[in-house]
Amino acid sequence: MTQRALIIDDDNEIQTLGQLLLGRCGYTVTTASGLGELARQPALLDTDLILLDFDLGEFTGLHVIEYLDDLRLDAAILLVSGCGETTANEVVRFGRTSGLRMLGFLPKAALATRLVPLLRHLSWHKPPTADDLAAAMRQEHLFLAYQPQRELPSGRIIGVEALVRWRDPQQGLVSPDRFIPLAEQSQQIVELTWHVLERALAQRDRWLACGWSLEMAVNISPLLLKAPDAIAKFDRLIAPHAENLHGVTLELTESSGIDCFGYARHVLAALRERGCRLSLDDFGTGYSSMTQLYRLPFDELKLDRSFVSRCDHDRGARAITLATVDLGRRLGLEVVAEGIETWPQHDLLRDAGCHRGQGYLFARPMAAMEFDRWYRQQAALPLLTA
Ligand code: G
Ligand code: G
Ligand code: MN
Repeated sequence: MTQRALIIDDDNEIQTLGQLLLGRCGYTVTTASGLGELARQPALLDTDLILLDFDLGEFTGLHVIEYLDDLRLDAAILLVSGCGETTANEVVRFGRTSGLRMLGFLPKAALATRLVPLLRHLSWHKPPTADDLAAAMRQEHLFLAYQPQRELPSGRIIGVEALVRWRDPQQGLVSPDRFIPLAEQSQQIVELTWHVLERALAQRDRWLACGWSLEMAVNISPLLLKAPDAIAKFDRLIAPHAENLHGVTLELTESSGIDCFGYARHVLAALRERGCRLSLDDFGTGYSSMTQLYRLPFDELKLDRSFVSRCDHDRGARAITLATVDLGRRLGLEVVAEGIETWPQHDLLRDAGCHRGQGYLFARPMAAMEFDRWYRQQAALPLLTA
């Protein structure tokens, strides 16, 4: 499949040069001169790669990044600008914190010499296909990373979230942002979820056998609820672990909407009857989260990191964070904050009554062996405090 690229720049010379260079690498190229054009024609953003300028007349690259973040865009973004390195690094960091796939920064003056070699070296150059993903599952190229969850009032580590990773022998790590949407489009998400759940439950048993009583959260896509044999398959999978299901949380991600609440409620209630907790993930973004919260049987609400990561310096994010913690408590749900990166964020959430937190402040997601080392160290250390 041909790759598509979009150049966002109001400088005609850069547009022309970029088109030439990208064309040489096999891209189909479109151009836009700034935020207004993107807002009027969002279809332009249906692309694999974006070259983004910082100075865009009335608007800047930061405005564009905010827009791309709101759209949860999956394209790779390369900042190509004449702005200084400090500004460029800020823009790249801002994009990454928001969860965008920022490739980095290329000064405009270096475009002619460095763009083509850069593109040739980047591993994302060939996007994975459904066949690649099927082979990766078969060949055990997927593995799980575990991100600790901390009980905020006590500071204890009480569990982990399992996050799938794909290490390809040729391409290196393939980001979940690239293959989860692929899996959802190709319906492979159902098989992938069973694959992950089976391995996460086995890992939890290994920890329990060491005397580590850690809760385990696993992500499930709403598409799984529609699989024809979902409950029977779930029963087969949990049979070896049936005694230990308390402390297993299924996080329903909002990547796609739920169209039949009656049926979804039936399946979720069956999973819950088996002893699992249910969590509504990425709360506050995506599809009709209030309706989902109201109509489906959740135990936990997981506040999206786009609010958490700004709640210490942005009034709006703070208001939404505090109101969501309050909402969760009023509904009798546990509230988890994801994406805690600073102590002020931690303190605000803890003082608001948020039950648990997860984020780079405590630890990044880690493969099992690394997690084991980290957890042993934690147990040997006095509790981290603010
Ligand atoms: O670390 P992080 O980049 O892992 O994850 C990116 C996104 O991919 C997250 O929003 C997360 O919900 C999703 N994700 C990670 N692992 C899984 C999984 O096992 N199943 C599903 N459905 N989504 C996952
Ligand atoms: O499924 P969910 O959206 O909850 O997945 C959590 C996602 O958030 C994963 O992609 C994980 O790597 C990411 N993540 C976890 N903690 C942090 C954090 O502190 N900052 C940022 N930017 N991302 C985080
Ligand atoms: Mn999650």
